[in-house]
Amino acid sequence: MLNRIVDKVLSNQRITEKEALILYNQLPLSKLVELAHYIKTYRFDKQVFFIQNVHIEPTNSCVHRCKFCSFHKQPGEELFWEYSIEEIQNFLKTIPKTIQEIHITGGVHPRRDIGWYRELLFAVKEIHPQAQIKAFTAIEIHYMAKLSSLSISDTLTMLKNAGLNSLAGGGAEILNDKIRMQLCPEKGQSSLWIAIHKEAHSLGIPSNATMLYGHIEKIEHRIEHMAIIRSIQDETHGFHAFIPLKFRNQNNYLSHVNEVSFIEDVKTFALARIFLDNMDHIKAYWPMIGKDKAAFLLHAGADDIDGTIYNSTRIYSMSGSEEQKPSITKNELMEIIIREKFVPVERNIFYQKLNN
Ligand code: V47
Repeated sequence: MLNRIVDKVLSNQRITEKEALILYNQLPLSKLVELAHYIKTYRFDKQVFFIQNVHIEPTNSCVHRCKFCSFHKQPGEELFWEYSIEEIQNFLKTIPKTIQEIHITGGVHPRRDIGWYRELLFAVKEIHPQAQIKAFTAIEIHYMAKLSSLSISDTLTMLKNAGLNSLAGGGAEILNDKIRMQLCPEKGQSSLWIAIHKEAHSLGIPSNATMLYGHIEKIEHRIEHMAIIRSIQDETHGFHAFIPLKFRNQNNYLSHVNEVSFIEDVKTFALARIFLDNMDHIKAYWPMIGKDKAAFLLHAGADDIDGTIYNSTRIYSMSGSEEQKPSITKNELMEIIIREKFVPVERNIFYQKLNN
């Protein structure tokens, strides 16, 4: 049975959810990793993608109370922030003009509507006209639309016209409603995240898909989540990358849940590469898992390590990541990739290679 599934993978045939579970549970770790690496190498040879990018997290005020979140704070609390557009512009002026991506996500602010976010997009573009903007999770889009009494389609179109190039992949968590009810009950059902990404794709706005794993879900839920992503991708071809995000357990309501082992991380990434046969890029997002582990995951199916960051995201440092001040130069990123015997390829938001 096991050999038959491995043969299927090697001959480019799609595996089922059941077969994925068998691979995860029964294939020796080294073989699982080898299989994922084989597929990654077949697609990209030794190339590993990276980008010069910066995050903007406009606020950590949030209308939701997700159990895994260490980021959200209330006005008056220590570590609360709510940046103005001017403050964001001043910060962006300190960032080199070589950046290609501005990644904007934050808490779901109770009062900031589409007008504020459009102004933000224009302001960001004014400082970095060379960069593309990957912004907002489906959850932020949903609330923005509601607050502004607009349809999702009109909201996305207005944001696109203001400079939005791609949607961020967050908010997906685990696309299973029973798990969502326990994990993030106010965030809406899976169908909401799915509908917003499909709508974005139909409007010519690509996106990413994340998966928050290693909390209360089982491996079956991870596979179910990936099956949903795979079927959306079959329909729209709108996803650029899949990003497994390991749950970090500090300073949140799930701090009693132990983080999963690195072996489990490796198996999860490898399975993602094997199962998601229609997804080009699997990203090992280093601010969440740490540079060294991200480097190892390049041998287990990942082909992208994200970017320079400039110490501009706090989601993971606040939840206990080893990267407390996530920042890395382009040269250091390239050195990591070369040390692992891969070839660094600088990309833009659309995974076009940059010549330099
Ligand atoms: O949806 C929150 C995750 C996501 C924790 O599109 C946590 O390239 C682990 O959208 N432990 C938001 N994860 C971040 C996001 C993102 C990140 C990286 C790349 C991209 C991309 C998008 O952060 C949330 C949630 O799944 N998150 N808290 C935590 N304690």
